[in-house]
Amino acid sequence: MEKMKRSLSGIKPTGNLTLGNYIGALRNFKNYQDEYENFVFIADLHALTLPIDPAFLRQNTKDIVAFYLASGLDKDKTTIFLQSDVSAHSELNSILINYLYMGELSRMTQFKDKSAKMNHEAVGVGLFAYPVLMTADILLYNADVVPVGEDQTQHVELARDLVHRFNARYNKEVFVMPKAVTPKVGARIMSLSDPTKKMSKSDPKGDIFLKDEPNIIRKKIMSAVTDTGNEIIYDPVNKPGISNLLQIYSALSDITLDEAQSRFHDIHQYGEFKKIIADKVLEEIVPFQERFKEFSNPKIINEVLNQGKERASRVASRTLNKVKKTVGLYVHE
Ligand code: AQP
Repeated sequence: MEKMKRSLSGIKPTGNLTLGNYIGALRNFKNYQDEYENFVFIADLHALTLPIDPAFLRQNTKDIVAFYLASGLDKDKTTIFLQSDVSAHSELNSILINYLYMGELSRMTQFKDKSAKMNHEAVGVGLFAYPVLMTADILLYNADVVPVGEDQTQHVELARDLVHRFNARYNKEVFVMPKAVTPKVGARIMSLSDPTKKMSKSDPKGDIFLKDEPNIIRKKIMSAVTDTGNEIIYDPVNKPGISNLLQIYSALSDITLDEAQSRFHDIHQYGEFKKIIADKVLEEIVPFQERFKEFSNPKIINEVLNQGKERASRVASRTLNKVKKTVGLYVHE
Protein backbone atom coordinates (compact mmCIF):
# COMPACT_ATOMS: atom_id res chain seq x y z
CA MET A 1 0.00 0.00 0.00
CA GLU A 2 1.27 3.45 -0.88
CA LYS A 3 2.21 5.53 2.16
CA MET A 4 -0.22 8.34 2.94
CA LYS A 5 1.28 11.78 2.30
CA ARG A 6 1.66 14.14 5.22
CA SER A 7 0.52 17.71 5.64
CA LEU A 8 1.65 20.07 8.40
CA SER A 9 0.51 23.59 9.26
CA GLY A 10 0.40 25.91 12.23
CA ILE A 11 -0.49 29.34 13.50
CA LYS A 12 1.39 31.47 16.04
CA PRO A 13 -0.69 32.60 19.04
CA THR A 14 0.77 36.13 18.82
CA GLY A 15 -2.55 37.94 18.75
CA ASN A 16 -6.19 37.76 17.84
CA LEU A 17 -6.61 35.81 14.62
CA THR A 18 -7.55 37.85 11.58
CA LEU A 19 -9.60 37.28 8.48
CA GLY A 20 -6.21 37.02 6.70
CA ASN A 21 -5.19 34.07 8.89
CA TYR A 22 -8.58 32.51 8.23
CA ILE A 23 -8.62 32.86 4.43
CA GLY A 24 -4.92 32.30 3.81
CA ALA A 25 -4.46 29.42 6.19
CA LEU A 26 -7.01 28.16 8.73
CA ARG A 27 -9.92 27.69 6.36
CA ASN A 28 -7.84 25.37 4.17
CA PHE A 29 -6.42 23.03 6.82
CA LYS A 30 -9.44 20.72 6.87
CA ASN A 31 -8.98 19.99 3.14
CA TYR A 32 -6.05 17.78 4.07
CA GLN A 33 -7.57 15.67 6.79
CA ASP A 34 -9.12 13.00 4.58
CA GLU A 35 -6.39 12.33 2.04
CA TYR A 36 -3.33 13.22 4.07
CA GLU A 37 -2.00 12.37 7.47
CA ASN A 38 -2.73 15.83 8.81
CA PHE A 39 -0.75 17.59 11.56
CA VAL A 40 -1.89 21.02 12.71
CA PHE A 41 -0.25 22.75 15.63
CA ILE A 42 -0.24 25.92 17.69
CA ALA A 43 3.20 27.48 17.25
CA ASP A 44 3.48 28.82 20.79
CA LEU A 45 7.29 28.78 20.96
CA HIS A 46 7.30 31.02 17.89
CA ALA A 47 5.08 33.46 19.75
CA LEU A 48 7.96 34.23 22.14
CA THR A 49 10.11 35.78 19.42
CA LEU A 50 8.64 39.20 20.22
CA PRO A 51 7.61 40.36 23.73
CA ILE A 52 4.12 39.14 24.62
CA ASP A 53 1.99 39.25 27.77
CA PRO A 54 1.86 35.70 29.27
CA ALA A 55 -1.90 35.78 29.96
CA PHE A 56 -2.57 36.99 26.40
CA LEU A 57 -0.38 34.23 24.96
CA ARG A 58 -2.22 31.57 26.99
CA GLN A 59 -5.62 32.90 25.94
CA ASN A 60 -4.62 33.05 22.26
CA THR A 61 -3.35 29.48 22.47
CA LYS A 62 -6.67 28.18 23.80
CA ASP A 63 -8.54 30.24 21.23
CA ILE A 64 -6.58 28.71 18.35
CA VAL A 65 -7.52 25.18 19.46
CA ALA A 66 -11.20 26.21 19.46
CA PHE A 67 -10.75 27.95 16.08
CA TYR A 68 -9.21 24.80 14.64
CA LEU A 69 -12.19 22.74 15.78
CA ALA A 70 -14.64 25.40 14.55
CA SER A 71 -13.00 25.33 11.12
CA GLY A 72 -13.93 21.67 10.78
CA LEU A 73 -10.78 19.92 11.96
CA ASP A 74 -11.64 16.61 13.61
CA LYS A 75 -9.26 15.54 16.37
CA ASP A 76 -9.49 11.91 15.31
CA LYS A 77 -8.48 12.68 11.73
CA THR A 78 -6.05 15.53 12.37
CA THR A 79 -3.34 15.54 15.02
CA ILE A 80 -3.90 18.90 16.73
CA PHE A 81 -1.07 19.70 19.12
CA LEU A 82 0.88 22.33 20.96
CA GLN A 83 4.45 22.92 19.77
CA SER A 84 5.81 23.31 23.33
CA ASP A 85 4.24 19.95 24.29
CA VAL A 86 6.57 18.11 21.92
CA SER A 87 10.15 18.65 23.08
CA ALA A 88 11.54 17.23 19.83
CA HIS A 89 10.85 20.64 18.19
CA SER A 90 13.36 22.36 20.47
CA GLU A 91 15.81 19.49 20.21
CA LEU A 92 15.79 19.35 16.42
CA ASN A 93 16.05 23.16 16.42
CA SER A 94 19.31 22.84 18.40
CA ILE A 95 20.71 20.52 15.77
CA LEU A 96 19.48 22.32 12.65
CA ILE A 97 20.70 25.70 13.82
CA ASN A 98 24.15 24.49 12.81
CA TYR A 99 23.09 23.83 9.22
CA LEU A 100 21.57 27.16 8.27
CA TYR A 101 23.59 30.27 7.53
CA MET A 102 23.50 33.81 8.96
CA GLY A 103 23.38 35.17 5.40
CA GLU A 104 20.27 33.29 4.40
CA LEU A 105 18.44 34.04 7.67
CA SER A 106 19.19 37.74 7.40
CA ARG A 107 17.61 37.81 3.92
CA MET A 108 14.21 36.60 5.16
CA THR A 109 11.59 39.27 4.40
CA GLN A 110 9.65 38.75 7.61
CA PHE A 111 12.82 39.19 9.70
CA LYS A 112 13.78 42.31 7.76
CA ASP A 113 10.30 43.82 8.14
CA LYS A 114 9.95 43.06 11.84
CA SER A 115 13.50 43.99 12.83
CA ALA A 116 13.39 47.23 10.81
CA LYS A 117 10.92 48.61 13.36
CA MET A 118 13.30 47.87 16.25
CA ASN A 119 16.52 49.20 17.71
CA HIS A 120 19.19 47.17 15.90
CA GLU A 121 20.99 46.23 19.16
CA ALA A 122 17.79 44.84 20.69
CA VAL A 123 16.68 42.51 17.89
CA GLY A 124 16.19 39.12 19.55
CA VAL A 125 18.17 36.07 18.49
CA GLY A 126 14.89 34.13 18.47
CA LEU A 127 13.38 36.48 15.90
CA PHE A 128 16.44 36.06 13.71
CA ALA A 129 16.48 32.26 14.06
CA TYR A 130 12.70 31.85 13.76
CA PRO A 131 12.93 30.03 10.38
CA VAL A 132 15.24 27.41 11.90
CA LEU A 133 12.55 26.37 14.36
CA MET A 134 9.99 26.45 11.57
CA THR A 135 12.22 24.15 9.54
CA ALA A 136 12.38 21.78 12.51
CA ASP A 137 8.55 21.92 12.80
CA ILE A 138 8.15 20.83 9.20
CA LEU A 139 10.91 18.22 8.99
CA LEU A 140 10.03 16.41 12.22
CA TYR A 141 6.82 15.22 10.60
CA ASN A 142 8.36 14.58 7.18
CA ALA A 143 5.63 16.78 5.76
CA ASP A 144 5.12 16.58 1.99
CA VAL A 145 2.91 19.66 1.91
CA VAL A 146 2.77 22.77 4.08
CA PRO A 147 -0.41 24.82 3.53
CA VAL A 148 0.44 28.49 4.20
CA GLY A 149 -0.35 32.05 3.18
CA GLU A 150 2.06 33.81 0.85
CA ASP A 151 4.18 35.43 3.58
CA GLN A 152 5.37 32.03 4.79
CA THR A 153 6.46 30.55 1.46
CA GLN A 154 9.96 32.00 1.79
CA HIS A 155 10.44 30.10 5.05
CA VAL A 156 9.33 26.85 3.44
CA GLU A 157 11.85 27.52 0.63
CA LEU A 158 14.53 27.78 3.29
CA ALA A 159 13.43 24.44 4.73
CA ARG A 160 13.78 22.99 1.23
CA ASP A 161 17.33 24.34 0.95
CA LEU A 162 18.15 22.74 4.27
CA VAL A 163 16.78 19.38 3.11
CA HIS A 164 19.01 19.49 0.01
CA ARG A 165 22.02 20.46 2.08
CA PHE A 166 21.46 17.97 4.90
CA ASN A 167 20.59 14.98 2.74
CA ALA A 168 23.56 15.68 0.44
CA ARG A 169 25.95 16.02 3.34
CA TYR A 170 25.04 12.62 4.79
CA ASN A 171 24.37 11.09 1.41
CA LYS A 172 20.96 9.68 2.31
CA GLU A 173 17.37 10.80 2.36
CA VAL A 174 17.06 11.73 6.01
CA PHE A 175 14.36 14.35 5.43
CA VAL A 176 11.44 14.42 3.02
CA MET A 177 11.32 17.44 0.68
CA PRO A 178 8.38 19.67 1.75
CA LYS A 179 6.37 21.90 -0.57
CA ALA A 180 4.44 25.06 0.32
CA VAL A 181 0.84 25.15 -0.88
CA THR A 182 -0.94 28.49 -1.02
CA PRO A 183 -4.61 29.05 -1.81
CA LYS A 184 -5.29 30.15 -5.42
CA VAL A 185 -7.06 33.25 -4.14
CA GLY A 186 -6.58 34.90 -0.74
CA ALA A 187 -2.94 34.02 -0.06
CA ARG A 188 -2.31 37.63 0.94
CA ILE A 189 -5.25 39.55 2.39
CA MET A 190 -4.44 43.21 2.89
CA SER A 191 -5.24 45.68 5.67
CA LEU A 192 -8.61 47.41 5.23
CA SER A 193 -7.14 50.75 6.25
CA ASP A 194 -3.99 50.46 4.15
CA PRO A 195 -4.46 47.92 1.34
CA THR A 196 -0.78 48.11 0.40
CA LYS A 197 0.06 46.35 3.71
CA LYS A 198 -0.66 42.76 4.75
CA MET A 199 -3.43 42.22 7.30
CA SER A 200 -1.41 41.04 10.28
CA LYS A 201 -2.32 40.11 13.84
CA SER A 202 0.71 41.81 15.41
CA ASP A 203 0.07 45.05 13.49
CA PRO A 204 -3.69 45.24 13.93
CA LYS A 205 -4.46 48.45 11.99
CA GLY A 206 -7.16 47.65 9.43
CA ASP A 207 -7.66 44.07 10.67
CA ILE A 208 -10.90 42.13 10.85
CA PHE A 209 -10.61 39.86 13.87
CA LEU A 210 -12.34 36.50 13.93
CA LYS A 211 -13.64 37.39 17.40
CA ASP A 212 -15.10 40.76 16.32
CA GLU A 213 -18.84 41.19 16.83
CA PRO A 214 -20.76 40.92 13.51
CA ASN A 215 -21.79 44.59 13.61
CA ILE A 216 -18.15 45.61 14.05
CA ILE A 217 -17.11 43.44 11.11
CA ARG A 218 -19.78 45.08 8.96
CA LYS A 219 -18.70 48.55 10.08
CA LYS A 220 -15.04 47.81 9.31
CA ILE A 221 -15.86 46.60 5.81
CA MET A 222 -18.18 49.52 5.10
CA SER A 223 -15.39 51.93 6.04
CA ALA A 224 -12.60 50.07 4.21
CA VAL A 225 -10.32 52.33 2.20
CA THR A 226 -11.30 52.23 -1.47
CA ASP A 227 -9.90 53.84 -4.58
CA THR A 228 -10.93 56.61 -6.91
CA GLY A 229 -13.39 55.83 -9.71
CA ASN A 230 -16.40 53.55 -9.47
CA GLU A 231 -15.43 50.40 -11.33
CA ILE A 232 -15.25 47.05 -9.54
CA ILE A 233 -12.21 45.49 -11.15
CA TYR A 234 -9.29 43.42 -9.93
CA ASP A 235 -6.26 45.65 -10.36
CA PRO A 236 -4.05 45.40 -7.25
CA VAL A 237 -1.62 48.08 -8.46
CA ASN A 238 -4.09 50.84 -9.30
CA LYS A 239 -7.05 49.74 -7.19
CA PRO A 240 -5.60 47.92 -4.15
CA GLY A 241 -8.61 48.54 -1.89
CA ILE A 242 -11.25 47.23 -4.31
CA SER A 243 -8.97 44.36 -5.33
CA ASN A 244 -8.55 43.30 -1.71
CA LEU A 245 -12.32 43.20 -1.15
CA LEU A 246 -12.77 41.28 -4.40
CA GLN A 247 -10.14 38.83 -3.21
CA ILE A 248 -11.98 38.29 0.08
CA TYR A 249 -15.25 37.72 -1.76
CA SER A 250 -13.71 35.37 -4.30
CA ALA A 251 -11.91 33.25 -1.67
CA LEU A 252 -14.99 32.93 0.54
CA SER A 253 -17.18 32.03 -2.45
CA ASP A 254 -14.64 29.50 -3.78
CA ILE A 255 -14.71 31.14 -7.21
CA THR A 256 -12.00 32.69 -9.38
CA LEU A 257 -11.27 36.40 -9.37
CA ASP A 258 -12.63 36.64 -12.92
CA GLU A 259 -15.92 35.13 -11.84
CA ALA A 260 -16.06 37.42 -8.81
CA GLN A 261 -15.39 40.45 -10.98
CA SER A 262 -18.13 39.53 -13.44
CA ARG A 263 -20.67 39.25 -10.60
CA PHE A 264 -20.12 42.94 -9.90
CA HIS A 265 -20.26 44.07 -13.49
CA ASP A 266 -23.45 46.05 -13.02
CA ILE A 267 -22.58 47.60 -9.70
CA HIS A 268 -21.09 51.07 -9.83
CA GLN A 269 -21.41 52.16 -6.25
CA TYR A 270 -18.76 51.20 -3.75
CA GLY A 271 -21.28 51.32 -0.88
CA GLU A 272 -23.44 48.69 -2.53
CA PHE A 273 -20.37 46.59 -3.34
CA LYS A 274 -19.09 46.74 0.24
CA LYS A 275 -22.49 45.69 1.57
CA ILE A 276 -22.34 42.51 -0.54
CA ILE A 277 -18.80 41.82 0.71
CA ALA A 278 -19.89 42.31 4.32
CA ASP A 279 -22.86 39.94 3.81
CA LYS A 280 -20.52 37.32 2.35
CA VAL A 281 -18.03 37.58 5.22
CA LEU A 282 -20.77 37.40 7.85
CA GLU A 283 -22.48 34.45 6.14
CA GLU A 284 -19.32 32.44 6.79
CA ILE A 285 -17.97 33.98 9.97
CA VAL A 286 -21.13 34.11 12.10
CA PRO A 287 -21.72 30.30 12.14
CA PHE A 288 -17.97 29.86 12.55
CA GLN A 289 -18.06 32.09 15.63
CA GLU A 290 -20.94 30.07 17.06
CA ARG A 291 -18.97 26.84 16.69
CA PHE A 292 -15.94 28.59 18.20
CA LYS A 293 -17.97 29.42 21.32
CA GLU A 294 -19.09 25.81 21.67
CA PHE A 295 -15.51 24.55 21.46
CA SER A 296 -14.09 27.19 23.83
CA ASN A 297 -14.36 24.79 26.70
CA PRO A 298 -11.30 23.85 28.80
CA LYS A 299 -12.34 20.20 28.94
CA ILE A 300 -12.55 19.89 25.15
CA ILE A 301 -9.32 21.85 24.66
CA ASN A 302 -7.34 19.71 27.11
CA GLU A 303 -8.66 16.50 25.62
CA VAL A 304 -7.67 17.57 22.11
CA LEU A 305 -4.20 18.68 23.21
CA ASN A 306 -3.52 15.56 25.26
CA GLN A 307 -4.41 13.29 22.38
CA GLY A 308 -2.40 15.42 19.94
CA LYS A 309 0.64 15.54 22.20
CA GLU A 310 0.84 11.78 22.36
CA ARG A 311 0.45 11.20 18.62
CA ALA A 312 2.75 14.03 17.56
CA SER A 313 5.45 13.03 20.08
CA ARG A 314 5.52 9.50 18.73
CA VAL A 315 6.12 10.64 15.15
CA ALA A 316 8.51 13.44 16.09
CA SER A 317 10.74 11.35 18.34
CA ARG A 318 11.20 8.79 15.57
CA THR A 319 12.53 11.49 13.23
CA LEU A 320 14.64 13.05 15.96
CA ASN A 321 16.35 9.73 16.69
CA LYS A 322 17.07 9.20 13.02
CA VAL A 323 18.66 12.65 12.82
CA LYS A 324 20.69 12.13 15.99
CA LYS A 325 22.12 8.88 14.63
CA THR A 326 22.82 10.48 11.26
CA VAL A 327 24.86 13.35 12.67
CA GLY A 328 26.76 11.10 15.09
CA LEU A 329 25.08 11.74 18.42
CA TYR A 330 25.23 8.59 20.52
CA VAL A 331 21.71 7.16 20.75
CA HIS A 332 21.59 4.38 23.33
CA GLU A 333 18.80 2.12 24.48
N1 AQP B 1 -2.96 38.71 5.51
C1 AQP B 1 -2.86 37.40 5.30
N2 AQP B 1 -3.42 36.85 4.19
C2 AQP B 1 -3.33 35.52 3.96
N3 AQP B 1 -2.71 34.65 4.81
C3 AQP B 1 -2.16 35.16 5.93
N4 AQP B 1 -1.49 34.58 6.94
C4 AQP B 1 -1.14 35.55 7.83
N5 AQP B 1 -1.57 36.74 7.42
C5 AQP B 1 -2.20 36.54 6.23
C6 AQP B 1 -1.22 33.16 7.06
O1 AQP B 1 -1.72 32.74 8.31
C7 AQP B 1 -0.90 31.66 8.77
C8 AQP B 1 -0.55 31.84 10.21
O2 AQP B 1 0.33 32.89 10.33
P1 AQP B 1 1.34 32.92 11.54
O3 AQP B 1 0.62 32.94 12.81
O4 AQP B 1 2.34 31.83 11.39
O5 AQP B 1 2.09 34.26 11.37
P2 AQP B 1 2.28 35.23 10.18
O6 AQP B 1 2.45 34.53 8.89
O7 AQP B 1 3.40 36.15 10.52
O8 AQP B 1 0.89 35.97 10.23
P3 AQP B 1 0.52 37.29 11.00
O9 AQP B 1 -0.96 37.31 11.21
O10 AQP B 1 1.12 38.43 10.26
O11 AQP B 1 1.20 37.11 12.40
P4 AQP B 1 2.25 38.02 13.14
O12 AQP B 1 1.66 39.38 13.08
O13 AQP B 1 2.34 37.46 14.50
O14 AQP B 1 3.56 37.92 12.41
C9 AQP B 1 0.30 31.58 7.84
O15 AQP B 1 0.12 30.51 6.93
C10 AQP B 1 0.27 32.89 7.13
O16 AQP B 1 0.86 32.84 5.85
